[in-house]
Amino acid sequence: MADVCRHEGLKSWVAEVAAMCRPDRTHWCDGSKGEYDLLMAQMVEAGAAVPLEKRPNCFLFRSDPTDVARVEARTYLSTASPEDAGPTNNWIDPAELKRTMTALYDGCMSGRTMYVIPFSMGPIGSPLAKIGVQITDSPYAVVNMHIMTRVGSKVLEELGSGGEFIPCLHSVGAPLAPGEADVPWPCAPMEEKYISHFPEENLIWSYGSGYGGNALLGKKCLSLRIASSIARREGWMAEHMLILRLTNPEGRQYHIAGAFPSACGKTNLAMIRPTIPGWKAETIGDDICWMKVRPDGRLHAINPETGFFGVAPGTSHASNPVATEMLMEDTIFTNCALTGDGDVWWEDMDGPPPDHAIDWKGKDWTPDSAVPAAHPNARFTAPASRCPTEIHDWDDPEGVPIDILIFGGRRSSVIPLVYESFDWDHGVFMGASASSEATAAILDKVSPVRRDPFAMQPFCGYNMGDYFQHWFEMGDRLGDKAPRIFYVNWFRKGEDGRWLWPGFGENSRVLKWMCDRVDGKVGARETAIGLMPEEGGIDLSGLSMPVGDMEELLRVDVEGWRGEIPDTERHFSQFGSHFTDRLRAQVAGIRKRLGLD
Ligand code: GTP
Ligand code: SPV
Ligand code: MN
Repeated sequence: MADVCRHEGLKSWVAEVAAMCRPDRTHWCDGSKGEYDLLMAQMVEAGAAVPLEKRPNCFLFRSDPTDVARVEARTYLSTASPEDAGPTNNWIDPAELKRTMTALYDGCMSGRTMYVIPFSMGPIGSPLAKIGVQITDSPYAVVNMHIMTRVGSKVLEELGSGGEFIPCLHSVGAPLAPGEADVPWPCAPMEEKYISHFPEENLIWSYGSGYGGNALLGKKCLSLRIASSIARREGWMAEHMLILRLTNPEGRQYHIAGAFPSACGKTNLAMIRPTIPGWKAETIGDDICWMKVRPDGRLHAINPETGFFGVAPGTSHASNPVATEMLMEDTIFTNCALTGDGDVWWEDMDGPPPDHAIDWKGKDWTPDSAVPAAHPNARFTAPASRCPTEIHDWDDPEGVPIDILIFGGRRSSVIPLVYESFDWDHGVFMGASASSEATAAILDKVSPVRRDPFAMQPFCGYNMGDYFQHWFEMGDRLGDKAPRIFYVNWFRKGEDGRWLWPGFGENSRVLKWMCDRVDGKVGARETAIGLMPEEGGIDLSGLSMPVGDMEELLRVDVEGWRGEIPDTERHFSQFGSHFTDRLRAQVAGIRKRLGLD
């Protein structure tokens, strides 16, 4: 493979990294099945992976108990001026951060193999694609990258001798002394973990963690943090969104992109099986969406990934039958429980829990145990090609034209099931003021409800105030071809703590209302917070719901909303001179509509 590389810049970067990290050997990944199988066999042999008897070509990994999710407190955006990172990112001066990390990288791969992974985010050769090269000492990262991205020689061919690539350096930060035995999941202690981004030179340096977005650098690091900063410069959008195609009974297609924070329902909505007769849904992406204005003047989207790194707990036949089918073969499971007959298990899977299992920490577990068998952020890594609802032309380099944008979050009170923006600017306000309750997808303790603008709080690669402005500017370019904007909350609870909305497949009823709005088939009532379904506007045929629940789900809780405003204003105030007048006008508007002024 090294001889396929004609790119002197890449070769010299690989040589520099090898000199610094001093691995025992270097392996250039070709992305082949043979390579995947060999690495997997080596990890099984080493005790890092367990093959699952019940599922062909599936493997279970258990992470170190301290390395189970993204760590936002150890994630850095390093720009010459702190103002360019903005108040929502952790900032360290680039020279200082590189000094600190260089000291950590010094000899960090000793006793290990250094893998060089050339990968493409987006179809190779697409005008929307970007090439990255990840160097890593984690074979677990390599097999995951095989599933999540397009890896291999074709990428090097596309790169040629002078193409641009985004260097992504990763080490688990656990050098081995001569003769020292490895552990199943090597990683560094928390205070040595750094997930660092240098957007001014399109560079990623990650150290100390082997888990998810900390280690699969094509995902959040490249496709969101670095890509969003490139997108701003180049005039496109890199968003934390699922992409879905919905077809109505008459055959009309709608393309929907939706931004919900981590563990708030993107994968589930992307794989929705509509409960309303005649409607069909197809999956395009479940986490990341790159959008460009194409010559037709519309916003076209691609999913730059090739797999799904999804939350396992809660995935069942009832909630997500599509994923359940997808996960039967060719899947990597991380931090799930292992059953006696060689299958995985997690909380809220179908059927009763097993009498006995090995939990995610490798300990004996029974239904009487006080702890969950699977970690709440246990994940599956599955190839998109295994998804039964994946559209056949999902990797069309042109992307799909977006009709509808959705924002949302997990809120047990106040925020109604659905509302629509009055216009683009109001939609930007809805995205910018989005909020959600904490989930297990991040390790840090965050406040019970946090503002998570556009679900991008942890992923925006520049000053979030400028990001809001970028959204306004995209709207100006799109004009009357702009997608319509909606806000949803599937997570409202009653006073007795139960979900008020059945969710999952039934969410198709809400999507149908959106499509009907786009086509002008249904009206809406104007409220202080936006346009809302009229009585009977949402098709509830065939669904039985407790009396009063729908009224509650679509009620504008004026007192509750008034209570939201100070927190929103506090959140906005941190952007100082980067805050845009157009958002200020939106705040003034909602204050007035809520009778606060
Ligand atoms: P990341 O991969 O972290 O970005 O998460 P995600 O946004 O893709 O979330 P996902 O679809 O994996 O859902 C996270 C959790 O929310 C799971 O436990 C789901 O079962 C649950 N969930 C998803 N959709 C719904 C819904 O409509 N209603 C309810 N009550 N729960 C849901
Ligand atoms: C998320 O947290 O939004 C994820 C998981 O999709 S990770 O890849 O770890 O970021
Ligand atoms: Mn995600």
